[in-house]
Amino acid sequence: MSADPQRIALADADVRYQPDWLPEAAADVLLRALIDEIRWTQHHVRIFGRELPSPRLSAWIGDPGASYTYSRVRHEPLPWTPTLAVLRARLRAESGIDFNSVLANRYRDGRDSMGWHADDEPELGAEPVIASVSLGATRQMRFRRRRGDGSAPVAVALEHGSLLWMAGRTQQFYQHAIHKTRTEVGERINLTFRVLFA
Ligand SMILES: O=C(O)CCC(=O)C(=O)O
Repeated sequence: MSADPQRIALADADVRYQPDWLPEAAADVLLRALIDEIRWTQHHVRIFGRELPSPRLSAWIGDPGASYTYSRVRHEPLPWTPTLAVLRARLRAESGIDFNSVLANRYRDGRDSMGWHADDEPELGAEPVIASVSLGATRQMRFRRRRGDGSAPVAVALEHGSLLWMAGRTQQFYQHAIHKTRTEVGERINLTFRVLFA
């Protein structure tokens, strides 16, 4: 049984971190299974009218109809894989939340990254609850206030088998990012389970 989540000190936000949500051996198995099961694609992002390849591999997975627009591109959901379905069922059993979709991101090495953004698309509702499962190499997730108050970003190291909850007004007040790193790091998968409203 994993310990209670630790609350991350971010004013006006609700971010909780559970480092040992999965035992290491189980996390190892899930990482290998998800690398094989998911249909990984290099999506494109639209920046200043140009389409650029995103610096990671991704997949949008969900219930039928759970289409999602992010980085100004609409994505139709791929079906749940067996491993993702098991993780969704565990999250439902523990939180009571019926996640209907998940964004899977695969960082092949330290050159892969995710830029500053908030998960604040209208279809996620005003105060989305997002459950973020990390597998593989530890990477730092940084949080910064959207309307800068001069405070330094806060970094949370997301470890193999960990679970991070973002809830309440986190997306209204903060952006988050995974920066590139020059440190030698292996592969990492992150899964952000979401509830998409029609
Ligand atoms: O890889 C991560 O931990 C972050 C993923 C993320 O920011 C997102 O899916 O919105």
